[in-house]
Amino acid sequence: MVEKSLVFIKPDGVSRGLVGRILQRFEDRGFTVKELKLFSPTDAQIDGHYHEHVSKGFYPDLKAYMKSGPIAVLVLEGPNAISIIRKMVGVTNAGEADSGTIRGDFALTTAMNVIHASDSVESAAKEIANFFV
Ligand code: FUP
Repeated sequence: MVEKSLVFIKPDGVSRGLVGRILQRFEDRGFTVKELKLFSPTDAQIDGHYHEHVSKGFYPDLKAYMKSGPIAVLVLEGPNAISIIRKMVGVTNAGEADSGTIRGDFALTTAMNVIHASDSVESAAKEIANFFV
């Protein structure tokens, strides 16, 4: 089934110059880039995106991280995009992510895990609407 996923490269990934290499992986795998923009998300967009986490203890640090510079936001499309992209991204704790995954190759911690990818078709639709109005 053809699916869309909302992916973003977090501010440290942009400032470290990783956008090209990360995007290359998705293009090499065969995904189509449907949307692409570099921008600084608003407080409302960050809170909306992380609505499940806003009351958690780590949220202030997560929000500060998300506001530390622009992010590169993508909509990628392809067969089984949600599960394939999540496998390419690796587990949330980058310290435990397998080598060969994006987090396993480019990040060290949960708090700065360099990339987001949607975890379901339903959340992708909401996340795309949040970032591409
Ligand atoms: P993921 O879907 O892999 O991005 O993971 P989650 O939705 O569980 O978490 C969203 C973001 O919150 C993660 F990218 C990193 C951050 N987070 C923390 O900083 N500390 C935690 O204990 C859990 C998540």
